[in-house]
Amino acid sequence: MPANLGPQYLAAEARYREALTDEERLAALEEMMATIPKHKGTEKMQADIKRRMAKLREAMKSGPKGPRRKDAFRIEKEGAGQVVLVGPPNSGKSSLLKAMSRTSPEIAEYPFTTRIPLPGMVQWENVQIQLVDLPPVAPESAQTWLWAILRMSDGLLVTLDMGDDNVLSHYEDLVSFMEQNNVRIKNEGERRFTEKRAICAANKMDMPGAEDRLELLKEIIGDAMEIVPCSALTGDGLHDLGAKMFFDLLGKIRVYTKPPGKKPDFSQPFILDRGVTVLEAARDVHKEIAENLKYARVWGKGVFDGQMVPRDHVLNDGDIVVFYS
Ligand SMILES: Nc1nc2c(ncn2[C@@H]2O[C@H](COP(=O)(O)OP(=O)(O)OP(=O)(O)O)[C@@H](O)[C@H]2O)c(=O)[nH]1
Ligand SMILES: [Mg+2]
Repeated sequence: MPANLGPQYLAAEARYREALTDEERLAALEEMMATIPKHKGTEKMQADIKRRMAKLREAMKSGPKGPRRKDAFRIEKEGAGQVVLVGPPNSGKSSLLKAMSRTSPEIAEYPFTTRIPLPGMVQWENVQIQLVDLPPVAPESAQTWLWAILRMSDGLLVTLDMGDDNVLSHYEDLVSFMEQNNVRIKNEGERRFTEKRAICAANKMDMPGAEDRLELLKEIIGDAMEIVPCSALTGDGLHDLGAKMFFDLLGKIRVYTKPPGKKPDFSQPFILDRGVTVLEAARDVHKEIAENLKYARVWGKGVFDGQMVPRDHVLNDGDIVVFYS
């Protein structure tokens, strides 16, 4: 960071991050403003601090409102599944949420910008995936509620900065810090509550040297998780990232049903777990259908059009199913 921030400023910034009340936050911001070195390199930061101070003063005037603190950080799940953005500071988590949804999180060139969780909906083809922006997973910012959100989530989107020479050590720090806090990455086999599926968004691929770092990253962590090269800035790779979130991270497929002789409604997929059988799919569609199910006809992968299949036939993404009882 070119800003050359002094220890007093950094201490005030730490207090700001840990503040529990608006009063504490405002006091910390005032001290940050007083101790920040005043030169061209910090102009944006100064403007940002001033803006936050103004916003806080406004909020404090109108008194307490909105959800209580306890509930404020529980994110209600929506859509096909809940994916949380985890990563070191400044890797572009908020930028990815902004690029992939209609949400507008705060983005800045300095670390520890995001302080509270912010969910947004990603429209990927005909499905919606919830993506939750979080503060960086780092000792300076991680609080108890952060671990709770990670454990409650359906999967982790590990976001790394491919423009950063230290990307590998940041990844290792991230994983060991998570493990210290009892959150582990596990993509194969049975998972406990504290073990999470993860894929990696190799972000900032537009930066010089990113291709070389990607090769290295693939060698080191390519066996542990899927790596999706992308750029929140240019939009490259984001459609692929959506696909990998849906299929690999959430482990879902889309199945369509239709009345015999009619066309299916492709805007209304049934979202099911990968590996699901015709019978299990029927249970999801309608309990009564499942109870009386004899067989089904399937249009899709690995079958000829309208093939009759038994109840234990495993469905694929995009399959069209007609149930017969
Ligand atoms: N070149 C380039 N810059 C990016 C990209 N994504 C994000 N950035 C920049 O990286 C900086 C950090 O972005 P943020 O989205 O705030 O990062 P973050 O991970 O949310 O940061 P914290 O909330 O502080 O942990 C900003 O200056 C962004 O403009 C990208 O794909 N390419
Ligand atoms: Mg952020």
